[in-house]
Amino acid sequence: MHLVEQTWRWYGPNDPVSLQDIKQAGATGIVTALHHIPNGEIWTIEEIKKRKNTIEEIGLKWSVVESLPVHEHIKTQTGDFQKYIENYKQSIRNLAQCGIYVITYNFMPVLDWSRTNLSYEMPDGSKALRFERAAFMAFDLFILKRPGAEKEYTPQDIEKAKARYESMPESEKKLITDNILQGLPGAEESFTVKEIQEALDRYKDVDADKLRENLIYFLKEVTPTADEVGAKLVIHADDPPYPILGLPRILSTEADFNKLVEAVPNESNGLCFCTGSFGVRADNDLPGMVERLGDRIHFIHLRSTKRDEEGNFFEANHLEGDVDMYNVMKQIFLLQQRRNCSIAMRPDHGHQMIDDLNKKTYPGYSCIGRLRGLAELRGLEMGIAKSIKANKQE
Ligand code: DNO
Repeated sequence: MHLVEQTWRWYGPNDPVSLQDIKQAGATGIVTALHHIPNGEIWTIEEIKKRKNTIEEIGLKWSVVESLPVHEHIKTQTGDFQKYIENYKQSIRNLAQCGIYVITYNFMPVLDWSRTNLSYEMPDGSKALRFERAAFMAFDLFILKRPGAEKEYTPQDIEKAKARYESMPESEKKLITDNILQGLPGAEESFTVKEIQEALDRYKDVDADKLRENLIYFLKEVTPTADEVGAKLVIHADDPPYPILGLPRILSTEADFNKLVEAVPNESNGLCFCTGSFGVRADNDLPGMVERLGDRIHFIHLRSTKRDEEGNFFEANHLEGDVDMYNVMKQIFLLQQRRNCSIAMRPDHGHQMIDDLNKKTYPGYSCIGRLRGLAELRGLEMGIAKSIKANKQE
């Protein structure tokens, strides 16, 4: 019987959650990246080995890379993009040579994941991450003052954003700006208001079709290398899964991923299945996606979100919210038996709670909230595994 490989994201030696903590949480695999290497540069064997040894010394395994970042020039196909693609291939080769075969990336322009509120208080006193649409629109229209933004919103939305902006004390304006521009953990870039406008301008001529074309070009270049060395490249969904700040987003639905596979059928063209990101859209059938896309899924992020009719969402406890975690997990269990292997899964994000409330933690990546998530998820999986086995024996 194959159960998920329980993994945990670790940001490296400066992460306030230590490898020892992770061991006590019961995870066996580490998900990490060489965040100190600038985007676009080669990850050398020496640097990879150094990190790998640190992890192995404590009895854990470096299971997944998250992320090997894709340079902005590759996304826009400008400047030295071909050189960055060659560097990417070399990093894939180097990782495989060190025995690391699952490599996560995303193709979100400019910004990685985005939230407006990093300490949204839940009824039990724990704190969650939240995306508030009116606050985001207020940032876009009245703080950033992005040219042309008003054409992308309805008059009602603009009204709402204006009211929200006018109700904000200066401190909240600053906080929301920082939350959006300063980069959440794992995002490799951060911006000032002026810099973000310059970064957005670089996408003036890149619409969704062009961005997809550039992604397909990138994949046609790098997947043969990954195939050759037995690595899997897994793309992470857009978070949130729709365009923001006028930027195209092209990995928000099942159909989006299918387009990639049609264009680039290479075995290494894979998916990091993130229930939290895909789950923000009610039209994404998560258990069905596991069933249908299963052969391409090599890494799983499990978390849940709760949406409302205004387009806001917050991160719910792992077994609550809109994600049908029972049926997702059941499909994951069946997939692993069908493929005859375990798939790496990490509890994605978690509430800031208990002792962590008094500590400085990485938003979404505090210890205790994820510990709770992992505990719940492994219990759910065990229950499903045993009941399926028992049914078979009857
Ligand atoms: C957020 C993460 C993302 C993810 C990247 C993958 O918590 O899921 O930052 O790591 O988008 O490249």
